[in-house]
Amino acid sequence: MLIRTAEFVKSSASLKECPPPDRPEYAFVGRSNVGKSSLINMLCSNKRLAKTSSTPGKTRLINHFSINNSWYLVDLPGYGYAKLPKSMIYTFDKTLSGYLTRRDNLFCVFVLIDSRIPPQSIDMRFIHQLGKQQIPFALVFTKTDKIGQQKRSSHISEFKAKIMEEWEELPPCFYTSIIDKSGKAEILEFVEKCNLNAPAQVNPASAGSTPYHEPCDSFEMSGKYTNYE
Ligand SMILES: Nc1nc2c(ncn2[C@@H]2O[C@H](COP(=O)(O)OP(=O)(O)OP(=O)(O)O)[C@@H](O)[C@H]2O)c(=O)[nH]1
Ligand SMILES: [Mg+2]
Repeated sequence: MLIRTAEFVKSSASLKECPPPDRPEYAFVGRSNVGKSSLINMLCSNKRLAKTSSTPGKTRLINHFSINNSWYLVDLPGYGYAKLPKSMIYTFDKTLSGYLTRRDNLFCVFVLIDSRIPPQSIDMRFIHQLGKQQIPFALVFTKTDKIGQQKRSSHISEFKAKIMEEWEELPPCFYTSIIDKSGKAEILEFVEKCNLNAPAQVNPASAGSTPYHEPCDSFEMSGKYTNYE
């Protein structure tokens, strides 16, 4: 898919401030500093679209970007950075949970995972929460340029093995680098396919029509949950 236009729409502090849910939407989430904003910029070929920083905690609000005037990309605040007791930081914080569980037009949540490190329990717990809430998601292993191939493969295999302890099948997986632009074509192709599943009544001209939450066929989740917590 070709991205012809990418425009910042607004920053929202909560679900009710978000733009009308009148078109397919894709959100990027993951631990602080994992590369959410950078990935959005890479997909849109615009380094200044979403604000990035080497200091964790840069993105604090729900940021909507309108792509080709027909779907939304959303940059979400990172999890796991809040200075909260350990027992509290793994669950969705209020902004994230309100958005993720009740945004009717959310087609897919891309969960970003840092490919440089072994599986982190905070990511596993986050994914577990998504499963419990039946929120469709895909995995994106980021910063693949920053680590040797062998270590990267082993981190990714370990991660997938952990997922398979809880799920019957793997979600769609992508591997990205903002340096060599890898993963860009694959993610955009995936979005394009998902957009084709958008119900006919969902288009910008019919704002306010019946809400929908229609996941893409390819990530129909048949998750089986164990008592992870
Ligand atoms: N080498 C390399 N650096 C990356 C990549 N993706 C992100 N970075 C760097 O990682 C840092 C954090 O990137 P951000 O995109 O701001 O991360 P974020 O997940 O949006 O962070 P918060 O908004 O703080 O949650 C920046 O210094 C980026 O340049 C990548 O694929 N390769
Ligand atoms: Mg960010």
